[in-house]
Amino acid sequence: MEQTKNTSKPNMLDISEEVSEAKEEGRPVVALESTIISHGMPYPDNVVMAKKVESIIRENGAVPATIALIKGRIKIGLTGKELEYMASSKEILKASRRDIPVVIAKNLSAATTVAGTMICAALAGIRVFATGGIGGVHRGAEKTFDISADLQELAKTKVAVVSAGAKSILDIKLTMEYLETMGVPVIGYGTDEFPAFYTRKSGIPVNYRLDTPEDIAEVILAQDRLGFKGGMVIANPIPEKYSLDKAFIDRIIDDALKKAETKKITGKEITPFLLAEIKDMTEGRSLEANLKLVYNNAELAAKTAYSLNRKLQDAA
Ligand code: PSU
Ligand code: MN
Repeated sequence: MEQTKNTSKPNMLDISEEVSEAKEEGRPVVALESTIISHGMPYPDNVVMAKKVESIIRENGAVPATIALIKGRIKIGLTGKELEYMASSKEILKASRRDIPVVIAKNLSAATTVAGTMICAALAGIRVFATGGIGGVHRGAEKTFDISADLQELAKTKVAVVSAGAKSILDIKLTMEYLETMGVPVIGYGTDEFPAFYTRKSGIPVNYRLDTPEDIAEVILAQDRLGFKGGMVIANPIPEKYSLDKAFIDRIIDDALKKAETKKITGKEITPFLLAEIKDMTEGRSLEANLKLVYNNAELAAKTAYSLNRKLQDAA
């Protein structure tokens, strides 16, 4: 395998057979994160989701590579058993950039966040990644300094991330400002507004709107040709028929945020806490919307990876 030839990166990657074959044959691959599995959704909905996302990617002409850290190894592509482990074990940590060296050195297991997954995808030479929502600048960050490491990673690691925007548990306006400062392109897919995860609109405009996977692939290609280091946010709104009522979800998010404050939940615990609270308070409706938007993102990411692959082969 190509990665193992690089002596500065000793063989820490376990690439599944499906993924390594795809890479050898020059077929498109889409990375998937595991924090959404281990800390974003309850068991067993999370396993069902993880498997369905993989099949959607295959149906759309690409190969899925779910990424996680298992017992000190970087896994690129998980077996059914490994997915089950990530979905159900209580010993799974949450790994962003700062956590990875410790998890590897101590042979621990961790789900990778958007930042963590981008790092591992880049190590494996995977250019496109599908998830639900990215982390961002939290509300009240001027006091707490809570800004997800996802945003820094988007500035320095060359992976395009397809998401349904960011939840309004975050400060979406500040998240967009931060991305601008860090030089991260934000593309609205078929929209002029940055989507707010459960809803299609946030009131915050995106810089650029593109309407086809081919156009997105062209931008990724231009970024490569320019030799730019960073990634990209592709913001794909939840399909209209699955989106939640804005007033309804805003009220629930406010209540969840108040509860987190009362319970003094902070740091890496806050996102999983809020997700679980919101799910309970919406009686599962948020989970249903979450599933649908992830499937929608998987489809767009697969089509984009497919198109990018074509363009790269045509250029070669
Ligand atoms: N948003 C979601 N579901 C998730 C996450 C975000 O709707 O599961 C996860 C992603 O893995 C993201 C991480 O990278 O939370 C951000 O966490 P933090 O704010 O601690 O960086
Ligand atoms: Mn945080």
